[in-house]
Amino acid sequence: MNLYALLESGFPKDKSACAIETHDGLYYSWKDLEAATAKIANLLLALDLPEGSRVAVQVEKSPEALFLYLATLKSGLVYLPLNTAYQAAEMEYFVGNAEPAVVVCSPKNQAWITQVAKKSGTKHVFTLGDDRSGTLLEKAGAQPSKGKTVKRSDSDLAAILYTSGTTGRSKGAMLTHGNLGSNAQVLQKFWAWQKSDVLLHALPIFHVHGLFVASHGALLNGSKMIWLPRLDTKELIKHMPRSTIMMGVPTFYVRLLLDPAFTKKTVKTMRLFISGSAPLLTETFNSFKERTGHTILERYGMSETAMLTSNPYKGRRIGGSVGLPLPKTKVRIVKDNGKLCGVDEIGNVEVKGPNVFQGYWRMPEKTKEEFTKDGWFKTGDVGRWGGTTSGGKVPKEYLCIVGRSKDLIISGGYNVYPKEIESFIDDMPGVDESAVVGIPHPDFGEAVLAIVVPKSGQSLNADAMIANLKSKIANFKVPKRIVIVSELPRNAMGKVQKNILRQTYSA
Ligand code: MCA
Ligand code: AMP
Repeated sequence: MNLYALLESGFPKDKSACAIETHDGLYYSWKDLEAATAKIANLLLALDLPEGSRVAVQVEKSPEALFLYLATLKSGLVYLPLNTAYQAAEMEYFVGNAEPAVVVCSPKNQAWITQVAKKSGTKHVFTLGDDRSGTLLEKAGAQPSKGKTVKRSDSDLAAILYTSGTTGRSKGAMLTHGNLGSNAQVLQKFWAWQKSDVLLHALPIFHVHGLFVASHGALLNGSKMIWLPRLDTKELIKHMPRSTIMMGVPTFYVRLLLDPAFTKKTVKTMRLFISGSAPLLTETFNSFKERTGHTILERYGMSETAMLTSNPYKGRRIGGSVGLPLPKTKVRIVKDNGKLCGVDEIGNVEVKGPNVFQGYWRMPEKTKEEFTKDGWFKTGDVGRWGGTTSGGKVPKEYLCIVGRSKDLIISGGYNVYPKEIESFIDDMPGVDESAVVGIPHPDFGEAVLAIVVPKSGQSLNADAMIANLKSKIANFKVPKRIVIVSELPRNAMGKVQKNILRQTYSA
């Protein structure tokens, strides 16, 4: 079933009700949402694109950006969201790799993105600003406000989400209408969405968390969203007394707790706080409970799989655990020798289910590597059933993520692959070699740190290197600090000992 049709089945009967209210006081009814979606879908359909064509989108968050996503689903095309922080080199890779038929960008980026799009043979470039400006809405304005939803089956591709690669370049995770639809339905029940719910939405909409988990939840349930362009704790505190659900990365909760204006009174209408995308510190979990009386519900997922496990809505929510496998999703923990782990034994987390993606875009070999012979997807996360967290004993059905076998840093909910940053640093003049590690950070959970060795007889300027990186890669990937050293610690095999670097610089 086309995912748009599934979501639409949850829209309320009263189309004049508010679907989205923005931070600056705009109201979009369900009728507005449906009409705008149909107009954009009709524009896309009028382009007469071959089945499976990609629509790549790098635009600021706005209700219209959400309508563009819904319109892409409705017209049966494949949505490819891109982080607004990506710069020219990154965009060139994504657009070159995905070869989208349509690119939609912010009006301010039109000139350079048009160049990037042309290089990959993209014929249609539209612009969309967060103030309803741009050619997309101008052109869609002339289209009818009703139209058919193109038939799609569960196995048809709905979206491609690029996730950074551990060794090479980013991989596009191919998600189908069925993958996303089944996950949305499972979460609607598991988190007990209610008709009266209002979702406070402050996440970016170019990742699974903000676009799928949060938006799908509200759409499928016919619930209003209060739509904030980004995390701003003052705005969250202002709108929370009219909301019932909020989803955020751990930084949301850390920042709310830092604001003395965030009190029990702020949360009086709230039913559920959900955290994910990165580990929530037990300290944050406990402080939040103490301040508000609410127990944060932590869940765990990936771009390749959407949501996998969650603490229960009713029942015990445990700090330091990501909860129980969701209905229909199977989770197992295996040792390096392939044997299943017992309770409290640490091993690799592998998963199966209708939510698991179809493979990496145009990377059959990589896809094969990431699945076991019997069809389990290797998450790259390391976990255990049960055991003990700082919050106490964990029942054996609950999963705890204790680390990652993949060399990955998660900073404020964004993934950064050290290899990618190291290759940019190693290309700089005067650099002999570098190592990039994640170290604990009070706001972002982990921060990117680079340790760099200059070429013999050369000197390096860390500030100039950071400025150089800021001009080339997305700002969240840029190391918060660069330390210059004369050599990197290595083991007997000559491998850089990142654990020693992490220990040395963590403080
Ligand atoms: C911004 N900066 C960051 C980050 N964000 N640095 C490291 N990590 C970050 N995440 C930098 C900027 O480059 C800038 O640096 C400075 O911090 C302030 O930028 P600003 O834009 O003001 O930051 P912010 O608006 O306060 O954003 C922080 C944030 C944001 C709210 C934590 O990063 C965010 O919304 N993260 C959510 C990501 C997310 O949705 N992930 C879900 C992925 P300078 O001053 O030097 O320029 S989906 C997923 O992971 C799976 C499926 C799952 O389970 O959900
Ligand atoms: P992404 O590739 O951006 O989808 O990031 C997925 C990764 O985020 C997972 O493989 C985990 O390493 C991490 N992750 C997501 N949610 C949690 C969580 N609640 N606790 C710990 N790690 C998480």
